Amino acid sequence: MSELEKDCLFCKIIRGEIPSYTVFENDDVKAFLDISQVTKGHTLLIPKKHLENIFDYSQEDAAKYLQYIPTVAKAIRESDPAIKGMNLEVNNGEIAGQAVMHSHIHLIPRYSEDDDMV
Ligand code: DGP
Repeated sequence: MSELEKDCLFCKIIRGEIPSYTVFENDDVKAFLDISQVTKGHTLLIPKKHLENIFDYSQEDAAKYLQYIPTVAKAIRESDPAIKGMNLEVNNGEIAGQAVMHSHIHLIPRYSEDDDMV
């Protein structure tokens, strides 16, 4: 394991060293609830491979990891009939608001009358 992976917050979540609430997981990706819920069910989807952000992805990485976006989006939506839509957000680089330097996709469920939350 590299020093980067040893210290990375989301690699620690993948290894179970930091607890998280898992929404979906397989050999390639993990989806878990964001600690700061913008709306109820706000989830982060991450590759288990340590990729910093979208600029780190090869075509193969994109095909392998991003294919799970619809799987996770549908699982979240099906968990609550009150969910009417969903925002997907990806911050790439500090200047774009990326705080954790392990690639992640925010899946933010939207509810009726939640306009002031997002
Ligand atoms: P970003 O700004 O796009 O890098 O978002 C990072 C997200 O990571 C932010 O919404 C909060 C979330 N987060 C930070 N630390 C933890 C943690 O320890 N556990 C969980 N579940 N989420 C975390």
